[in-house]
Amino acid sequence: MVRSNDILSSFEKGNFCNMDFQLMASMMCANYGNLEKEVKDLEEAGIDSFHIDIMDGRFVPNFAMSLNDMVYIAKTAKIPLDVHLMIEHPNNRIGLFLKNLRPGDTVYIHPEAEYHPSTTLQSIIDAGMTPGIAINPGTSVETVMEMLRIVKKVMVMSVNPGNAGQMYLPYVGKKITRLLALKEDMDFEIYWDGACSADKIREFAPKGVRGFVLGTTLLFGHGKPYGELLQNIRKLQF
Ligand code: S6P
Ligand code: MG
Repeated sequence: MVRSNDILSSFEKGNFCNMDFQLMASMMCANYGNLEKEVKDLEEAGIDSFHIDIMDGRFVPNFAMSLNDMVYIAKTAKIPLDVHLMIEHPNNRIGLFLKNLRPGDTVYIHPEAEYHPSTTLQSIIDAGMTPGIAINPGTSVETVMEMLRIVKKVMVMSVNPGNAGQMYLPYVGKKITRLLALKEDMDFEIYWDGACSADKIREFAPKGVRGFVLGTTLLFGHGKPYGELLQNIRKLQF
């Protein structure tokens, strides 16, 4: 388990700067005893979007969130949703998700999970949402190259998908470097999902990674107000 306490140490030297990156709350880590309060508290704390991990128990070995959880958060939230579909053959069910989302929301599919992922991505575009792909640690840039021309967002999984609280897989760093070299020409932004620590934000935000999904490593289960935790991240020293 990665549990980073390195935020505070980053404040020791001063010289903070405001770098422009987005922070997303991984809602599978939220307190379901009071989901409405979680949504409101995170919005007040300044989170940029809600990251919704939909799992089917087949593409990944877990059931985290489902359609009804997404619908509830979509109705309650004022800020955009960032829906991460970890389901087999998303093309069969994509309409169920799209009809409950709004323009400005993002839907990520896993290309590994669909025979014709570009068809599913076109459905997302036609519905007025932002199309994205999430790529597993073991998936190469080469196998998703043509989709990089279609999508606006590429979310790099730095852990195997399915669970929060996992170890960062260091070999993923090289893939991010390759994607950073392609993003301007192919017109997409890069996002980070999994074991996101302050060290990773400090290293990769200046290189051009546009946003980071925050789970147990930096946001949930720390016993501190979300506002304080997010402020600490936004003031990181680069
Ligand atoms: C994993 C999922 C992620 C995690 C999040 C957890 O399958 O897609 O969105 O919920 O990354 O973060 P952490 O800090 O607990 O690893
Ligand atoms: Mg996710």
